Amino acid sequence: MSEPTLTVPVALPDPAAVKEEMLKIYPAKTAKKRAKQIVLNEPEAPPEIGANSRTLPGIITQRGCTYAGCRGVVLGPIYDILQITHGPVGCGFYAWLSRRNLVRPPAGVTNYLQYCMNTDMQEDQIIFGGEKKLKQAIREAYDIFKPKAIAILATCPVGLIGDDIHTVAKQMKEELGINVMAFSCEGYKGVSQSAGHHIANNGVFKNIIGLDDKPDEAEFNMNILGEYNIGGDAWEIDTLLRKCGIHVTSTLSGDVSYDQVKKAHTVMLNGVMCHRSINYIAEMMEKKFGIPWIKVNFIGAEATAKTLRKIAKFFDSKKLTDRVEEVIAQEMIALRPVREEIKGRHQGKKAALFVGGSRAHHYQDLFRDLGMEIVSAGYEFAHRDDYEGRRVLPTIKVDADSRNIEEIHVEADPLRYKPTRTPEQLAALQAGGFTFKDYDGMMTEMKKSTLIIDDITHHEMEKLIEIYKPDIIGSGIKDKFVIEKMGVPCKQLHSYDYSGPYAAFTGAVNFYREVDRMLTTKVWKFITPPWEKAPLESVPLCHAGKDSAAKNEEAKSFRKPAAVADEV
Ligand code: CFM
Repeated sequence: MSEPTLTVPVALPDPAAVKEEMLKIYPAKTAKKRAKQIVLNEPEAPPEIGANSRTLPGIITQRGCTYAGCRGVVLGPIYDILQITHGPVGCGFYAWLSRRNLVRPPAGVTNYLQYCMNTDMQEDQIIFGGEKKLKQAIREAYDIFKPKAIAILATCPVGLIGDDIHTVAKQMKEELGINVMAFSCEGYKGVSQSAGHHIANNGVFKNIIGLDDKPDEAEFNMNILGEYNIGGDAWEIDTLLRKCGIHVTSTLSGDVSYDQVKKAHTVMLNGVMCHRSINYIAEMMEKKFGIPWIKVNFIGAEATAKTLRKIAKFFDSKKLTDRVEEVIAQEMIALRPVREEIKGRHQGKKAALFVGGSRAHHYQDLFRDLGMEIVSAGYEFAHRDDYEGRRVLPTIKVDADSRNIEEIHVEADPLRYKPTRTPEQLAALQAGGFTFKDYDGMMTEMKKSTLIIDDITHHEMEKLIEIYKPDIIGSGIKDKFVIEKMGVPCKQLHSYDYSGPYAAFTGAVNFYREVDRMLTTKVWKFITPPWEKAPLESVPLCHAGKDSAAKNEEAKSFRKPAAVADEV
């Protein structure tokens, strides 16, 4: 097997040289933009990263669209809101059950996630308008299902032709006497799905939260925001909190009903799991209802224990604090031997993570639990605050793309603004080092000079694998097979493929075992990574003017290099 020919030494790659190697293939303009999105970490004072900007056409990245962020991520998992995609059937189908946000509705409640409702927009509607068809669809859906609430989700053509879905929603609300809401989440509205999160946050806050003032009866009552029950994660968190004596009123949005969301404002505390997708609701609930929020993380054993202690500290009850310590101790008895055994096999191995807007950070804790090192990480669509911490919020430039998304003006509710802690209690907590709204971002917890790569391209991923040779990569379905064809196991960290849950202590054990299986299987040895194969002959750029026999000959010549053919 031949050694890879690299300009950067493999053993101890210099991150600055790796960055240069990644950029050198690009045209000058592309390289200039990508250079801002690839930075060398400084944990003490994270450098500015060019996040939440448009992906350049022609490079392949993992992002989704604004409609996906609204329909698929934040609103989608509320299982008894009947959701109608207004637009082409492809968009509707794309957002239907492709994300494993599991639900277990009580008997007798319809779970609309099983259905794919769509107006099937055709040329006729593009030319003459689709509002009539949308109204028909709403009436038809209502007649069949009699839902409590209906949401209309806009796709790109809806915005382009100017269908007024908000007026349609208003008229249908009057006609049917149920809550009908419209979301202008056209796919092109923002640079990624992140814009769709914001639009969904606004809609859920304006149209649902606050409709029911009756709180659940519980001594310690909170919401988990930004937890979507992928592979059953929210169930693990809920079970763990219940063991401690903490009641979750509403998980936004994982295995949650419309009625649970209506009373989300009646809790004492909001715990924010995924800061990227839901910080807007946390902020708006604080302003309007006086509910404080803290950042929580139930991914990783150490992170989970830290989060439980933080929640207990907030509620300031000896009984709860003791119970939390008891639960942590119990859970660790079961977890520790598994972790230690697996850690013994994989300590010091290298992982890289490129996921969404929060998991590339959270899952670092699980790999660290196993003594593994994170050699590089990045988000697909997060903003600077998710990388550098919320302290940079005032310095983030609001560009034309962000201005597209409505910022709702929120004021304290004259009747319902009830801070759940007195100013004295808050001051005492803060004096003891307790911080609210305290997301420090990914970079502060990563080693100096680690490569942080925003919206990573396939080319950069290939270079990263060639040079760093990570033992495992956490990423998504769009690049999973590219990575695995290079002989590197890829843990799918969005839907987890078929596995999970990975949250809380029980989930952490599942994760350790899964990583152990992936790292110890011999299957990777049967794959020859591209850099160890004989170089392919250069692909002709243009077939123009050649007859088909010549084209076929040419195609054969670059498809089948002799050295590779022998190995197969
Ligand atoms: Fe939040 Fe998510 Fe994520 Fe996200 Fe997502 Fe997701 Fe994700 Mo896929 S809400 S930002 S838009 S934690 S679907 S459950 S895994 S990219 S890192």
